[in-house]
Amino acid sequence: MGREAVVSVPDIGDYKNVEIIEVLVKTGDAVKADDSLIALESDKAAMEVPSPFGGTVKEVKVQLGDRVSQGSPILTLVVEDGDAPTAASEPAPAAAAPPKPEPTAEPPAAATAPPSAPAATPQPAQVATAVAPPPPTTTPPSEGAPPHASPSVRKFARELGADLAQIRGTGIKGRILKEDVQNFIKQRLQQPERTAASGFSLPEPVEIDFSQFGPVDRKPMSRIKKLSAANLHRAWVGIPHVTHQDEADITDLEAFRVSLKQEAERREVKLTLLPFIMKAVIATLKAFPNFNASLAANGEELILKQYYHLGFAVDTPDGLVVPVLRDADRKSVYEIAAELAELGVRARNRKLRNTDLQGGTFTISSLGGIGGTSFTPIVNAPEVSILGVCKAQLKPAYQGGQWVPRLMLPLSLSYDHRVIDGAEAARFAATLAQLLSDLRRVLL
Ligand code: CAO
Repeated sequence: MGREAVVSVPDIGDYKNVEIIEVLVKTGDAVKADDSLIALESDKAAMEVPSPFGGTVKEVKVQLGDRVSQGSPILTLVVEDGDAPTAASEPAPAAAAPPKPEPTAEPPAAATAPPSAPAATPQPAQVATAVAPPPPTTTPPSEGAPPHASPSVRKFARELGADLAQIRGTGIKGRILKEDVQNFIKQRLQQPERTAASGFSLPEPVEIDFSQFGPVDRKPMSRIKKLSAANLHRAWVGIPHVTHQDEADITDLEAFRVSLKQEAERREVKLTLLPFIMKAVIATLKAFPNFNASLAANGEELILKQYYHLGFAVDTPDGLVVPVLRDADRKSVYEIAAELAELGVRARNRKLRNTDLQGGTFTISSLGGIGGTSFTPIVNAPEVSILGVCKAQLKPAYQGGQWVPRLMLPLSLSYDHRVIDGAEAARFAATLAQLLSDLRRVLL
């Protein structure tokens, strides 16, 4: 029978409250001494914390985004008698080999696509506009989640301009090794003509010294923004986008929502428009299954999903994230409202779990609480469509021989034109508008 030992953050020098950027193990994993458990990143350095001894992970006590210092518990290991130097629940001493911080002028996830590697065959991103979490260990890099690699390999890749997201790791649990980066670069050098012929090459951005024109400040991009940037860019370049504009008369729906305010207060739920929009979207997706789908990697099949997990864009101080409300079709408007609020709060407090960001089938980006009349949301690949919503406005409508004020909701539906035709998108938007103008039709 094994004993339990708590593994804590060892001596990491002067670093305190360092952010966890990767949790590399999960409950049930067998780890060997010196296997990396978590990766940390401060403003100045990135480092991995190795396990001081081998065992089986019983409980992981940290999650992505947590901040830790020396002595913070990381996990509980069940170790074979004689293997661990500590007694049960007693904090483990510093790991035998304390992590060696490596200076990071730029955090690891920021490896940029090399100019010689244009998006000829863009990989689908699993959560295009969200903070893509570390992938499950079986997820190949082509699914868009950030790849596992040690800080030294990340640094090496950065120096060579190699995009880790495009490299398949051959190390343990798919980790990317230095050799993988070398092989990737070799391959790219051997294929310049094919790449140029099948794709397109963007001109390299020109580095401009703006201080020559006036005073400037430099502000680092947040990690969330950098991850979103890569995914948004990939989706923008790789997907032929079209945005269809429409509007829905939500006069009656808004009156209904307002009439429910007291009931909602009793249930301690803030009932905004979004849960109703979600209900109408699900009914529309059921009528137009191509919108609740992904294009297969071979480009020859559409994968139609039988579940309705709706992503919704949340504006946070650190940037845009897209949590996913799972099985929205099986939830009531009140349940959706409560879950939206809960996910929104966790998104803003950086407490989302990996699973909260994965598996979306269709995304809604609502700017309705802010304003605007229309915009062109970027499809959240590997989804094929996204609905943008702007602020509802009172507009005059000619009805029954007279002008009457109606509350009109602007809808901006972007779609992947490889998958969806313009007429289909127009029908989708018209159906959605019809359902929003008379939500009773959702029941039909
Ligand atoms: N028209 C008019 N009013 C609207 C509206 C619309 N389309 N949508 C929301 N409102 C109202 C709400 O009803 C609420 O009014 P009350 O306070 O009087 O009840 C107010 O605006 C604020 O709503 P909210 O934004 O707090 O809540 P929500 O459920 O509508 O949206 C969330 C939640 C998380 C989507 C939103 O807070 C958010 O972060 N939006 C930004 C998304 C974003 O950044 N998208 C861009 C992505 S591309 O870069």
